[in-house]
Amino acid sequence: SPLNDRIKSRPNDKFFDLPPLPLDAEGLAKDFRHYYAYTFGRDRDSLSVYYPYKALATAVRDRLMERWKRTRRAYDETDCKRTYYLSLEFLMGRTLSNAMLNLGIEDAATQGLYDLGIDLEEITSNEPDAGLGNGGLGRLAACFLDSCATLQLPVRGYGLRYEYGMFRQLIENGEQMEEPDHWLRNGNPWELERPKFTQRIPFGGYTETYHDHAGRPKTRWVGTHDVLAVPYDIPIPGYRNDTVNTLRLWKAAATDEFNLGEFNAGSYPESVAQKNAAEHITMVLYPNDASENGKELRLRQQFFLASASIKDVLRDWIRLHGADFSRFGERNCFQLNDTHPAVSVAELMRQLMDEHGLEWDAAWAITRQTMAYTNHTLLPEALERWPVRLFRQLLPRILEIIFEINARFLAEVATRWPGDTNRQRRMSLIEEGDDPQVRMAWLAIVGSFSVNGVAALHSELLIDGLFRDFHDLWPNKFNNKTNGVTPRRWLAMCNPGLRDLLDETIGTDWVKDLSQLERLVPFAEDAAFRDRWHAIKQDNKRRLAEQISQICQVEFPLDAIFDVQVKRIHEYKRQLLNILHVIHLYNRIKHGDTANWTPRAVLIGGKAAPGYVMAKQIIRLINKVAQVVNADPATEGLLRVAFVPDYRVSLMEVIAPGTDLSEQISTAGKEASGTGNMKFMMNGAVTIGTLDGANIEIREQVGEDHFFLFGLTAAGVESLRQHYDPNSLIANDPALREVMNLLESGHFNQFEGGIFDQVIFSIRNPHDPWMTAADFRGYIEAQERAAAAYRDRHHWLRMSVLNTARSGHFSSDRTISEYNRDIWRLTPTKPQD
Ligand code: B1N
Repeated sequence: SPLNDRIKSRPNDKFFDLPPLPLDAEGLAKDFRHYYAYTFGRDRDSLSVYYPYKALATAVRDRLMERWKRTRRAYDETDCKRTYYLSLEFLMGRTLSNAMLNLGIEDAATQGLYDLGIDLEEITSNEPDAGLGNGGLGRLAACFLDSCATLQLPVRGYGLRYEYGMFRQLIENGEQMEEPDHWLRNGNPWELERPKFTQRIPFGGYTETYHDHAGRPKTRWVGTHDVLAVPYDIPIPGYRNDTVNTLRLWKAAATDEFNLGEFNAGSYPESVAQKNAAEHITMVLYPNDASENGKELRLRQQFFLASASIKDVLRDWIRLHGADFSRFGERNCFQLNDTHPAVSVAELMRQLMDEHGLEWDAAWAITRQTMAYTNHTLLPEALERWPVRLFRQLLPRILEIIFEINARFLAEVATRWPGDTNRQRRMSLIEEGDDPQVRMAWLAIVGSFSVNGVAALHSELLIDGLFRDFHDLWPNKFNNKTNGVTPRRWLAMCNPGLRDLLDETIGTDWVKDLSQLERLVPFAEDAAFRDRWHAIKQDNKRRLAEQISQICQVEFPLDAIFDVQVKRIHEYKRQLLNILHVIHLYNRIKHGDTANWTPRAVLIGGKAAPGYVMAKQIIRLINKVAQVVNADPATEGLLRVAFVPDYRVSLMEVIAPGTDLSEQISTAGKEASGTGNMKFMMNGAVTIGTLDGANIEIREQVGEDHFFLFGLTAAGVESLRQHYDPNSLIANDPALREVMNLLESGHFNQFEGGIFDQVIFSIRNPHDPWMTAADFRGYIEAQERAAAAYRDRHHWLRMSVLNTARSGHFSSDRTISEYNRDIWRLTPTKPQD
């Protein structure tokens, strides 16, 4: 438009050159009042607590805006290599406190609002969590974005803007109820709609061949039902470095086209209403953690994300380089967060060939140079496979490309292992059978230059097991990147008491270089320091106990060991083993076996996938045991149990600092990494855990004397399978026998006979994949060691200090540095002045 041209042709003049916004208390308070009064039109009689939040968020957002623009410009002008983190989940939690921390304005904001008679904490706690993820995988993506911005790496996140995030969990009569989470209801001050970058995504239709102007045969995908992808950008600030990266989330919208037939037949409203179906694609997050559900809508979501994001990247490439893709491969990288976006492999091929005219070989070279895949689980129920027939109907052109990739790949396998048809069948991207399936992990491996697991054990198990054939073929593709968590949110922000002590003791550099925490080690021997450490932990326990009292009406005594397991409810994570231990303690109390007792407060929290019956029964059992235990006067001062409903990111920010003992008790070989384990460790909790996932590396870092280890090894689990006999374990262990007696007698389900039969059966089942009974004895003995250690306060405090001191390795900055060194090879790029 003429206005556009006029604006563009004008050199930096009054229109663009804005003075930087003030970061002090006065400046923030001024803007806060401005937005409150003029943008949101509020007055003294507006009681809603939401508007102060929105006013402050808007003032903070302004300060991100200018840095955001400068970051974007730096990336464009240096023409640096970029990475795109493709993920169906970004579990961001709250944004305001984190943005203030990273901008370095929390003190100014506290003061500015205090001057207006407002408590900052009251405002920040009114922000709803952005729950666009299930658990560890989604939260990892959020921690990674924080680290990429802090390391000033040109990385953009791509995801979906779900209208409804993770459901809210209510507990009624001990049972989980789900309630939809319409998190956008009051608007989202952190997103910027960018309608200009809307993309058109095809579904359905059919393919046809034609000849291009040079007479070459080409394919096109026609007769499609298109859906618009509208991007919403969210700023991702680095820690005090002026970098602001982008998370781009796509919302599905209907095209403006009508079904003219219906329109003319007088069904105008029906014709418009039909368009609504398009918007279903980004309506809701699938609430399954570590399991797939195979619904068509989920495949639509996956392709929608892949196609829109790749179009966006190619559009950007053309804007900066024209339609010459010869250097695209060396300048771009797509990191696939599990197989959920793996259809990207075929979609990049399609766009390069069908939309930009490349030949197969050139397109394949680019694909294999740019795609990298992270695997997050070995659980067979989570391995994605999509029926070929679904692909044929929904994404016919993509299916053709997958078949062609497979044909060429199998020829390579046949060359390497002539006549080994078994191997070809195992490695085929298509699993044959009555209803042939596309194996998404195989597609991701074949289409990528890098495949990584998320902890040392997990990566080893992948190459020895699931990915063995591929490792034989391409050993150099496989690597490990042990997960990490961001020390900004998970230490500096959530634990201000400890943050101040660290700043005073070792300086402030640890926030950007967590290995500096090592310098705390000598202070573990300093009794006065330990006393300060203790005072901070007790403060954090008080804060947590207040929350639990409010939410659960259960009182946690501050002298108790706070024993916490919060994570998704899954059989492999063995919340059941935890509750068996609680029953065992209860049983001891009832028998008067309480000499040298350590008071214990057990906290369990987490959501079950709505369709996961066993997980829901485990929640019910935990709640029923809590009811009985807490109501029994004999347990007063000795044992408390609470199930905290609606476990989420913002709750963990209160839980992790107030925890003494971190429960990481999965069946060995089943938890790929775990990341909650790292958050607890950073905040000075000691771990009780199995040799699983990142627990192994945690124990290596902190030393075996400062970790309560128990249980079978991953190899032990597999070799026990043949002769596992839980019933004789129960018969021969009096403690376990008595626990089972209490359970089986209906002690925790009076008047509700049989409700726990399935759970009980699973413990007695010789085919129990999670081998709960096998680890019971080791577990209660490790718990006794932990309880004894806790009674020696200074011994415990020494362990606690050492856990924080040795947690530097689990910063996501370390993880991201490794991704960058081994996979992305990006140049850190500072924003321009
Ligand atoms: O990813 C985390 C790990 O720390 C955890 O150990 C691992 O269980 C978790 C399908 C998943 N693996 N797979 C999923 C999530 C959603 C879904 O629809 C699978 N989540 C994990 C980070 O590496």
